[in-house]
Amino acid sequence: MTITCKLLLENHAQDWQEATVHPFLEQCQLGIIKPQQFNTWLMQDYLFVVEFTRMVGRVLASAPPEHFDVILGGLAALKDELNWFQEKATQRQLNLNIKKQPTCREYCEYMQSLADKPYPVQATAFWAIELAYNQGWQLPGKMPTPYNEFAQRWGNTDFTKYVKLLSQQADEVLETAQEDIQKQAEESFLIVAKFEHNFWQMAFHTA
Ligand code: HMH
Repeated sequence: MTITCKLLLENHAQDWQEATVHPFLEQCQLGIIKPQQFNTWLMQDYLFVVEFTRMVGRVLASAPPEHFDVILGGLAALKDELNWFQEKATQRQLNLNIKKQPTCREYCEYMQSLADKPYPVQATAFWAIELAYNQGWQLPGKMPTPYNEFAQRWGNTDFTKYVKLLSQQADEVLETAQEDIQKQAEESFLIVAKFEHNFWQMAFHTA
């Protein structure tokens, strides 16, 4: 039997729920998140996205040429996203020249370690990382200013379509992957789910 993105979500519904439903997001939606907590998330996520961009560059390097369009589209969006993070930080008078918290550092190290994994594993992790933000920012429903801008960035319908394309690319290569590689893809999905949960939690560990 072949694992698919859909089956991963069905078989690990609890882990995925914990990755995508969190008090941080609920408090953004209610407009009661403390600015300092929001800023902690924002700064750590900028540092994450820098490393994530490098990871996607390595995914491209492992991918078959038929997958380049979608991945290059993702990289173009990430370039825009990094500039946008810098604008948000400037508006909020935040210094992005800070240290990573342990969860952010460990997540970034994990993304680096994916370089040594077969492409189906990388494609699965890539999809899961993007889906976590797509669903996480979408599920709470309409957010008040200033959080609606953040919810829109990852919750918008074009981003949902992009994540769907990532799942199709992952499914396509999982279908012909050996069983131990499918197993590694499943492990990577669960590791991403755990890191995503811990990442939201970091907002509440203010320095
Ligand atoms: C922690 N996961 C984290 N940050 C992000 N920006 C994304 C996923 C999606 O891009």
